[in-house]
Amino acid sequence: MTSVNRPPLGVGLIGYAFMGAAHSQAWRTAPHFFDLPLRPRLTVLAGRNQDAVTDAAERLGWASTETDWRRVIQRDDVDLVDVCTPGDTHAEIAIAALEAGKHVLCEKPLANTVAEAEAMAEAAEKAAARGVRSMVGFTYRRVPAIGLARKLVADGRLGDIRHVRAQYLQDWIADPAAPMSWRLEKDKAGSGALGDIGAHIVDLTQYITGQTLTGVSGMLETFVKERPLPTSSGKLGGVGGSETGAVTVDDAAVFMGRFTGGALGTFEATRFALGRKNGLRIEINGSAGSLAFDFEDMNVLQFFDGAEPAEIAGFRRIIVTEPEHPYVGAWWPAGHGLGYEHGFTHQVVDLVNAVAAGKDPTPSFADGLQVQRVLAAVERSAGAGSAWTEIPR
Ligand code: SOE
Repeated sequence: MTSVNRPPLGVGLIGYAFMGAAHSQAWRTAPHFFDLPLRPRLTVLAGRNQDAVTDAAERLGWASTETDWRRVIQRDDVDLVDVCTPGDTHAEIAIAALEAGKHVLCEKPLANTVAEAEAMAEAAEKAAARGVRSMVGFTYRRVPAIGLARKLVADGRLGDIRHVRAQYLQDWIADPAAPMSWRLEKDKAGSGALGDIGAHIVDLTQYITGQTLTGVSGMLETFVKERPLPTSSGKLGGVGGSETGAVTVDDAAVFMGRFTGGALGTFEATRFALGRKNGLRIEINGSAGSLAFDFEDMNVLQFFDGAEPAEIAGFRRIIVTEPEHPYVGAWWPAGHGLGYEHGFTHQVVDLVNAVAAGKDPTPSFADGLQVQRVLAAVERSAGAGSAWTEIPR
């Protein structure tokens, strides 16, 4: 295929902070490494402050800017809207974009409430009937080792799943002097560690096992209730001043749950695991084998094959960098390793391929809604003394 045969796909990105930068990198890089059927164009970047958005557009490679997201979805040169704003604006932007006939990629968690997520899933279903596609950005699904984990489960190498153990451990606000940010405000983020990083392990464990959670019992805690207001902000944290503001979300979430296939799950999401930077860990034990993953060693998947003779059985450390592994063949020679950003690139690849093929990509807004229902059930349970709480289907 020559480049003239690839129709353009005009992309409008809303938001240019940490996630906006990660998505920009993905839109820029995907067509250079993967043979995409459409040619993504970094058409327009939107943000409220003209100087800041102009500066970001230059740095991140966007051709033009808007200071009102509504202008982005009105533009004829935009085919797809990528929503990288805090959760409080996801529903309004995504629904308006879908109604305007634009495909949508929306950052996780899908929304701040189940009601918003329901409205988004409904809008996505209506749009899909008109050929307009939508996807929620649970990017860790696109880590090659996670793809391999899912394949091993689907191939029956783990047998019946008994235990699902998942942790998402960070420490970027373990210091009480770490300043406030939108991720610590309920109005903007919906919830704290629960929705920001707990949502990832809910999605990933359901994705790998092919099962969904049926009920949960949870605890939430806010260890530091007051923090300095920021005088400047960086990618995640920032610099605090002398004035303080109230933290209105959970710092940590711990919950257990049951899966449709009978497996027992334990989950922990915290930003107070001192020394753990992006410790997204999953261990699954089945009747025939086990697997373990830790994002801090993201090119590796550990697999224990229960069929091996006892004297040589043991966890095998699979370096997931062979061309046979998901996505890897498009990158570097075997063994040369991938990083955080590559999941975002793979997300773009899968989305563009689905749009070109006229297929609905996954995870869908309906999948995002289901995760939202799990998060809401954990909150309800925590508010009721950890009472067992069913997850509505
Ligand atoms: C902050 O906790 C954060 O940036 C999350 O918002 C992302 O989803 C995760 O990928 C890394 O950590």
